[in-house]
Amino acid sequence: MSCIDQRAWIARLEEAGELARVKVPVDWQGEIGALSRRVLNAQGPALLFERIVGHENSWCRRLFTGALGTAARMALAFGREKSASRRELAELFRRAMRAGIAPVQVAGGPVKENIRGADRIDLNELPVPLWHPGDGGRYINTMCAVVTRDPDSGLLNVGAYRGMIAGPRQISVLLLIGAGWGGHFVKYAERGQEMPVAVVYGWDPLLEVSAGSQVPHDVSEYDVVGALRGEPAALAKCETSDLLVPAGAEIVVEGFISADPKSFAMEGPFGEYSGYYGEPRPRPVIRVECVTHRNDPVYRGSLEGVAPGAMNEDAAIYTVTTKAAILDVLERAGVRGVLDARPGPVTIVQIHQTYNGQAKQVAAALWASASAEHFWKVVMVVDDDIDIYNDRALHWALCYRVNPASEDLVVMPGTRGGVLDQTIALARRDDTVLGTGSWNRLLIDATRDLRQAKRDRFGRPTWPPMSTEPDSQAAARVEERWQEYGIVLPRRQGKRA
Ligand SMILES: Cc1cc2nc3c(=O)[nH]c(=O)nc-3n(C[C@H](O)[C@H](O)[C@H](O)COP(=O)(O)O)c2cc1C
Ligand SMILES: [Mn+2]
Repeated sequence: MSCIDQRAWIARLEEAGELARVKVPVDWQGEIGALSRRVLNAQGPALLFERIVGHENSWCRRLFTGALGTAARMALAFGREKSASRRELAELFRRAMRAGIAPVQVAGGPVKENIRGADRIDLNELPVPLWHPGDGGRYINTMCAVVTRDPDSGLLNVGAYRGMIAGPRQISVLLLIGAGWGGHFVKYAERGQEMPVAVVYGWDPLLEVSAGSQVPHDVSEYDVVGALRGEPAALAKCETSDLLVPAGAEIVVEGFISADPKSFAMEGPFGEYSGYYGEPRPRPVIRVECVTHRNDPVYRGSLEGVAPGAMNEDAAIYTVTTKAAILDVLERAGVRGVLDARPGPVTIVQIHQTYNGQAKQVAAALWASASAEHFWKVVMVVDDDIDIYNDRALHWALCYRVNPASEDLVVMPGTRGGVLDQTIALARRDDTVLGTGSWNRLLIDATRDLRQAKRDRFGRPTWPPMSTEPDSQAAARVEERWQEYGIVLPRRQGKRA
């Protein structure tokens, strides 16, 4: 697989007919957000905004967004054909999480073409949109890669975490202690030190994919990117810390985060993945000390708030990487018979049942995982005869394989979970008190109940027959005589697995 930076990625998209250059002046206050939403909802092209009002003469004039918003472009990011299946990409991601390729350090690179000290930094010079009308400010950190180092192990974590411009050199951030960088933050705070942090905007899209996805905490996302690229990531040292960032990145913001509440600033509201706004709270702040960037850099951002039933970049990423994470978590936990998984607002897991309680084991393993914080609130487990990418089949299973007044519906109350779920009272998801949010999770066990199955003479379960399965003789006869009947069937649309 070829290694690319954001410029090569933009060229690749353009060549594939997947990019629109917006050359007319557009307004960062609302217009870019509204336009992005329309294009994402229609599964349209990636967007490169070339003229943003008020930024024509700034050191960063352009914004790139929507690049990962469709299944076809996710496949391109993985260096595959547009038609590559989610299953194939998920398998690549899973292997990369298990067998990473460590990055290499290089002496410099394009990202060092310009080095701005604190006295020459005003984050408002970046063409950051007001993405949603009710946002508390310009959200500079959306589709970015936030780098921190574990002070004990030295491991570099790279995560996608939201952040808002709170001042010329201030980014207030939703820093949760359950996240990769949150664990680091607690360790620095215990030592009475500020945490060094670097935020990367624009490089290989696989870094954005890995940063936003559920990579185990003891694995560096840089290693995952290396394995996906088939070549180590080339990283350069930061100017103000020993953090490492891609030498070919467009823009890197370097700074420090203090644990002193006096340094906190308001963060939010922000239009979130649920479609609702996340609430404003005083949050930790990245105090920016240095910015390095390529000549004429292209800033990268993304529309987070997604309408019910619509796709955005996060959702498209998760169709692949959360599928990988679910299969990985269940395998590590030793759950047997797991065949497939479909992420989404409802997480679907398909199993081949051989023992009682298998669906319960699936939910318990997912909810126990460190990766569960923002994910897997509603889990539905189905048998191997249900096509998990067919919504009618899922609805059928929900109706005909679930007895709502039985153990088929299981609520696990008061679990660790994200802070942005509007169905939970605000006080019950105050991470500043609870360390996390408080989630009530639901398992819908839509598998057949093994305890009611009859057994054959080898002890294997047999299920009530389904009238929809023709007997084999009749099926064979229809197959044999098919041409004779003279019936033409419409060709089935291919579905992505
Ligand atoms: C664009 C984007 C923004 C995100 N913002 C946040 C955030 O503000 N806080 C957070 O804890 N997770 C956020 N997430 C989710 C994390 O990126 C995700 O949970 C990831 O697995 C974190 O990696 P980590 O385990 O290294 O922390 C965001 C994801 C994406 C794609
Ligand atoms: Mn991580």
